[in-house]
Amino acid sequence: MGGIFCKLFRKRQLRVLINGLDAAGKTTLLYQLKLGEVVTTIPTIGFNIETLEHNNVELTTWDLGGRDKARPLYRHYYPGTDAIVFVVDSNDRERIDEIQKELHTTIKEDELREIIVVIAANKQDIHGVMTPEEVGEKMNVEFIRKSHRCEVFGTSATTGEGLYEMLDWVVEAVSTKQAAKVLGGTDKCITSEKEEKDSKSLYFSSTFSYIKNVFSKV
Ligand SMILES: Nc1nc2c(ncn2[C@@H]2O[C@H](COP(=O)(O)OP(=O)(O)OP(=O)(O)O)[C@@H](O)[C@H]2O)c(=O)[nH]1
Ligand SMILES: [Mg+2]
Repeated sequence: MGGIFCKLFRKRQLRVLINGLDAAGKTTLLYQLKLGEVVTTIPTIGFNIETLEHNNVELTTWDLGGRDKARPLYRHYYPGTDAIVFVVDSNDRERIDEIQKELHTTIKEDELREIIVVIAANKQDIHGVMTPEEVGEKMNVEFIRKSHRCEVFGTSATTGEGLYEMLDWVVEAVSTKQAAKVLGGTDKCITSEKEEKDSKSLYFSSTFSYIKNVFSKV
């Protein structure tokens, strides 16, 4: 009993990759979430790692440089990833096929076959850009959904539009998946009694929707 309780109520830590082509808005999006403001960016070489707290869940986010020559090495960071946020510049019609290929290739990676996929149709604050529905279509979301849980969100990393809605969904989707694993007995959890008690109280604030998800799956 203690075992399953601790697994369901412990403080969760999610690992999220923010990926996409160069200049899509990945770094801007990360710091808008982290600081609530627009930072001046330069093209990212390597990656930025930040920890975000959202709905009592700690998210470790990796913002991967889109033009970095070391991109092929990123796969070393894939193991243990819960979700990938693929940021698309909705104003970049010319490269939409390239973006689509990049996303489909990425999620075929062995270590990413179980991850939650989020597409951020970014730069929605610019007039006349592709709508989130259009971006979803171009990215062939229906096909992705055959193998992954996937959702598209219209976002603006500069105004903040859509970002928290997207984060809510990521946390819920990963929580549901983790809960299913716990109930299926494939998740391991070793905690002390005190840690268990702390994590229970920490989670009571956000637990209702979590429980709802758990039981809607069984
Ligand atoms: N209008 C608008 N501009 C944005 C938005 N998001 C990012 N930008 C701008 O797009 C440019 C590139 O943003 P970055 O966040 O540096 O892009 P990136 O995806 O991190 O790029 P790399 O590090 O090269 O992979 C910057 O000038 C941002 O201000 C958005 O939602 N709306
Ligand atoms: Mg960047």
